[in-house]
Amino acid sequence: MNMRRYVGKDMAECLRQIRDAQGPDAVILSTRKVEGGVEVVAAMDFDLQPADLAPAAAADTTASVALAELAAHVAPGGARAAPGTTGGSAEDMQSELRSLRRLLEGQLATLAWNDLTRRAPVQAEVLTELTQMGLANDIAASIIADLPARLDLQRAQHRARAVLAQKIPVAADRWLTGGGRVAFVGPTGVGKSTAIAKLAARWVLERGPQGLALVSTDGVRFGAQEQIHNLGRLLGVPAHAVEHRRELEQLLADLADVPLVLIDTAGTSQRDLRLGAKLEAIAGSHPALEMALVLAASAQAGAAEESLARFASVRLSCCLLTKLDEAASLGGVLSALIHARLPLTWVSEGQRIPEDLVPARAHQLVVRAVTLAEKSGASADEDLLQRRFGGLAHALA
Ligand SMILES: Nc1nc2c(ncn2[C@@H]2O[C@H](COP(=O)(O)OP(=O)(O)OP(=O)(O)O)[C@@H](O)[C@H]2O)c(=O)[nH]1
Ligand SMILES: [Mg+2]
Repeated sequence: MNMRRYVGKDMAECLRQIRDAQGPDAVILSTRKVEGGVEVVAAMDFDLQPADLAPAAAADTTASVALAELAAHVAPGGARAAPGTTGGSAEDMQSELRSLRRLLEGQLATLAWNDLTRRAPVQAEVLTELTQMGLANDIAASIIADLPARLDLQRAQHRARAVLAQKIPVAADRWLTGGGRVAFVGPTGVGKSTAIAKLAARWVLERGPQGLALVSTDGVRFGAQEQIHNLGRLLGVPAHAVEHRRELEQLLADLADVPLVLIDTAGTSQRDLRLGAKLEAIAGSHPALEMALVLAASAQAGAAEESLARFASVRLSCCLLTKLDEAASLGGVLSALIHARLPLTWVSEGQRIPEDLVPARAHQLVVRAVTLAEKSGASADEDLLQRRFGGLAHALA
């Protein structure tokens, strides 16, 4: 076993030395306070001999508690069992070592997180707030890493929110000023048809019924074609229902002079195996056709990431966020958009047509995300923070 001893002024410094010398796979065997700092013993190849366990006896930290557990696992009763006598296979040993490793990593993360809360309480507090908002780890971590040192809590919070707002890609007020050809795609029931009705009603209110055409490609859902015709009649705007790619191609060619064409599509189950082919058929029907993904902010955590992955088979130009009024948390969906670098255009926050549709504004979304986190009393428990940000705590040291 490649075992080494490190001495540093604090735990963080020792951890850095270990990472540099032995890499991220090194395992902490023991830690103890020494004059002027901390001593850490770390090892690489996990082939423990009883003698290797000796430093643990003197150690007085959490890691040594973990080590005691390790010793108990390796040799019930204190003596190390010879290979083969435990009755466990090599695979069992591997899995046991993996679980021990997780245990030690957990202990290490606890140490690092506690260290961070002591040395940089403002950063730790802001990190807690970002986590409560439901933001992804990497985004929260990058915001914290860029926070200037020595800010008081209030300024640090403002700064973190401003940085988050900058990260949210926004392309607001799309289509109503410049026109376009846009197909609204997304999972079933997210509010595609309602969003189209709102945009169409706004166009008509602002400019009259000229220059707008409505199209439905939804031949699947009962009443979908009726729906587009009804909307067209209500607004005094031409509405068309098509079912096949050829028909859509022809229709879009015929509508070449119409500044704004809004295309409704059938809601698609995330698990629809033909989803890719359906989307490509729509996307390929006109060279300037935009595909706008509609996502419900009220969907459960992870749904936005999944939708983005499933609908990524075509080039999405932007995203509309609906059901903001029903969302319990916004961090997840905002993280997904930041990761995908997909600009947000419009936000729908209710069923009323056309009132409940506003251009996306990053700062407003951040304020909303903070308010929701406060309202729901979301708590980021210490365990979660330790597991998530133990690693970051090393980096900030
Ligand atoms: N609370 C709330 N409800 C909304 C919002 N947008 C749409 N809805 C409601 O969600 C339901 C589904 O809306 P649709 O517009 O039919 O959804 P869709 O994506 O076209 O559905 P499919 O065509 O079946 O895939 C309707 O009852 C809408 O009134 C919103 O922003 N907030
Ligand atoms: Mg619909």
